[in-house]
Amino acid sequence: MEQLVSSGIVDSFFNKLKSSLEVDVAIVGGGPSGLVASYYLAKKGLRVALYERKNAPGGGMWGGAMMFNEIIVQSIALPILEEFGIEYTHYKEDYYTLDSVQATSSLIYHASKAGVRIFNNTTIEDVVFQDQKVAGIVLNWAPVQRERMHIDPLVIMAKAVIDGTGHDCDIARTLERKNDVRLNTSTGKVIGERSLSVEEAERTTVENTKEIYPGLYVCGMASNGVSGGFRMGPIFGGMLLSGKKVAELILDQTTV
Ligand code: 48F
Repeated sequence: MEQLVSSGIVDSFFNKLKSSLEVDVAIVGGGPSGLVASYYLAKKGLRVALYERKNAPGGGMWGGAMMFNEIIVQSIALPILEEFGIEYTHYKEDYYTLDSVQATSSLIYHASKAGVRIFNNTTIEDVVFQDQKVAGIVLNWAPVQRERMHIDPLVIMAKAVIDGTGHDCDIARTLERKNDVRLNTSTGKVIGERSLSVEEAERTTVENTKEIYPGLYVCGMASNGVSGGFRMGPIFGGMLLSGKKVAELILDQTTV
């Protein structure tokens, strides 16, 4: 019995990992924007894997604002909430409140049910850079990186990579730091996030969602970080819309 339990887990995990060594889209970061992107891509039949450094995907959505576990969404993003079966209550004007725990768990559940392979406790420490294009990601266990253990990673090849790492814009920064590249931003570099300005930030989160280098897309707060947009606090319409937009951009590419 003991051996059966262990071998079941090992066999099943390695099947999942092995069938994900080459994917259509690799998404780094399981925040709201990455989760929404993964869902829309998988729903269209693409092979999608999502990598999250923490034990629980969900990023900055679980905790609401200052641990008050409610978030705000504008009416323009309500169709996405409905697609994910998330309940909302009208507050005032254009703004709706929702329970951040229900919202986050629904995004994760529906992404997984749509066929996204979610790998938690993993960190993406680099990209595969071939022929002036991002062609995959370099994968390790999060504790390996945290403990600064000198252990080589595995490689996952992907036709498109999404940087959904939030405020850090970790993947864009790594690409820029290690390679002599010019990104699709006004300076050609990662510009860095600006201070808080809600309306402006909500708009630019979606505007700045784009392919920033051949093979590398950004969504969510990473989009604003890369292009020098503002932060916005606990309002999430822009994050959800950004996730949907990056999925649509990739689906429009003929190569995927
Ligand atoms: O920050 P995060 O929630 O990303 P997002 O989708 O949403 C931003 C909002 O939560 C909030 C906001 C809206 O008001 O400003 O901050 O842009 O989630 C990013 C996830 O990426 C993981 C990190 O643990 C988090 O869960 N992550 C970051 N770097 C890596 C990573 C990495 N190198 N490898 C794997 N996961």
